[in-house]
Order: sequence, then structure tokens, then C-alpha cells
Amino acid sequence: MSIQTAVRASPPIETANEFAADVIAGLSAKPKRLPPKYFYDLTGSGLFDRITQLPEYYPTRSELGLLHQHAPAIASLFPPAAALIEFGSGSSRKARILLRAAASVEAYVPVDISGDFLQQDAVQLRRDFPHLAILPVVADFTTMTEPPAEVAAKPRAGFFPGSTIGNFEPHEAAAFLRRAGRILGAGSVLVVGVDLAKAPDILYRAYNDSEGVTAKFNLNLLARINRELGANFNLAAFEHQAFYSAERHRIEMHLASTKRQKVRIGDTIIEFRAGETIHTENSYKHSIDSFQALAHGGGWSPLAAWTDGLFSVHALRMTAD
Ligand code: AVJ
Repeated sequence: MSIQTAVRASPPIETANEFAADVIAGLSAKPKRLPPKYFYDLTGSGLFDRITQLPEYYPTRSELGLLHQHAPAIASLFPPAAALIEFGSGSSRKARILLRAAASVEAYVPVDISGDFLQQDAVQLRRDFPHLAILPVVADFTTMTEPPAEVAAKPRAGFFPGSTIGNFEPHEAAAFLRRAGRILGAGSVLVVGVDLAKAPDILYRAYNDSEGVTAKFNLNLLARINRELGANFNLAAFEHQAFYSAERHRIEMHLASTKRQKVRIGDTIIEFRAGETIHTENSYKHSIDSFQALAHGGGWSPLAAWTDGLFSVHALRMTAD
């Protein structure tokens, strides 16, 4: 087993400057918005972890159940002697379920923007899977364009769990799938976790939990801007909002200003009307068919889909390049 250090892939990962530029651009836009990828600093990742354990937040439990139940069937679709590439791997908890069932996989490539987590996790993965080459890549998976050189000669499978794909607009999701197809190559398989449209009250509760953890997670975005960009958001003057739009098939999260106010971010002053919101996240909800149609538009054919009625796990085969 070789000792690998994380490969820094180009284009480079987010920098403080890019964060500042995205924040100023988003808060200068009409309506105001912020990219959801910035939720996940250390505090935000901890809060998201608590969200996944809330009784109301079913997606993580559902997906873990589906992966446990169907791991052998999923793994049987991987090409022999493959490298498994995970986009936005976090703690690799879900990939471990597939790796345990996929005896022929030779390498695991967790791709994540957070290098610290990735390195810690790689050490543990090498202990738990001594026969696997563990090749972490520090990168923003949304801008990644190539597989790491170490796995360029191996057949590849991809893994994109968690319904992170729901953060994309449908046309962006198709574009991401198309790019994933170029990274994974002809004949590859991609496994994607996708949350399903369902009764609005179930969706509402999943994003308006009774303990207020989701509210904290949303408001942490402003706290992070204060911490990292020296801004002066008064967190008590903003409220968490989350609602399901049945027409748009998505949960929208916002932070609503409770009053007319001005906020300073560096040299920039941002003005808020009373009730004005910052749109912080969309979480699109699909049907099995609508997701398969979307995947088709991204160059992938459906191989199989597993569901518990709440969430779905899709296996796709690349058809175009
Ligand atoms: C990680 C994007 C799938 O949309 O459910 C959870 C993020 N936001 N609660 C989701 C989230 C509020 C989550 N994803």
C-alpha cells in the first residue's frame, strides 16, 4: 500500500477572495442570494451532521437504508477492477457501504473541497480497506474536469450521494452529469442519490425541524461571513425561512431581514428592506422518471433505481461523451 498525499487539482479550490467576491456579488443581486456550497465551514458541517440525525430529516436515513439493502446489486454494476470516484465525499460514510460490497474495486478517489477532513479520512480508510488505493483529491467537484492521473488507466465508477444534485437547477444538474461522464469515461457507471417529491408537509418539516437546527445551519452562513469577511450581520435580525414550492418541485431556503437595516461587509454596505430575503438554497425534488429524463439529457441511461418511497438511488450507464 502506498502512502498518498492529497492531490491539489486545478482549477484551485475556493479561496477567501472567491468567497468574498461571491458574497458581494450575491448580496448585490436582485433578489439577493448566496451559494449553498458556503454552508459547509467547520461549524456548518457540524450542524449539517446534526440535521442528518433529526427525526424530521429523512433523506440520510432513507439513503443509508437503501445503500445497505442494495449494495451488492449496486456493486455488481461496477466495471471490474474499477476506481470509485466520489464527488463531494465528506466523511465517506456512504461510500464505505459500497466499498464493503464491491470486492473488485481497486481504488477509491474521494473528492472534497475540505482538505483537512479528506486527509484524516484517508488515514482511516487505508486502515479499514488495506487492499484499496485511497487517492484523495482536494477539489471543488463542480469545477473538476479530469480524473486523477493514478486512475486514468482504470475503468471508473462514480458516486454522488446525498441528493446534493438537488442543489443544482435542473439544467445545471444535466451539465454536471455530462461533465461527470467525461471524467468517468465511456462505459462507466454513476450512482446518484436523489430526493423524491412527496407530501408537502413531510418536506416542510424536514427543513423546519422542531429543534431549530436547520435554522442555525442557515443562519451560520451570516455568522461565517462575519467571521471570515469581518462583516457585521446581526443574526438576531434575520430569520430562517424554508418552504416547498410544488410548482417548482423544490424546497427554497431564505434568510429574511426582520427590519430595514444596513450591513457592512468590508468596504461594501448592503441595504435590506423589512422582510427582504437572501435566497440561500434550492433543494429540488424529483420523481424517478423525471430524474431519469434529466440524466438522459446529461448523457446517461438508467440501469436501475431503488426507492423506499421517500428517497431514490439511481444507477446510470454512460451513453454519450
Ligand atoms: C445536502 C443539499 C442534500 O437539500 O436536503 C439540509 C442540505 N439544507 N437541510 C438538502 C440541507 C437544509 C441538503 N443537501
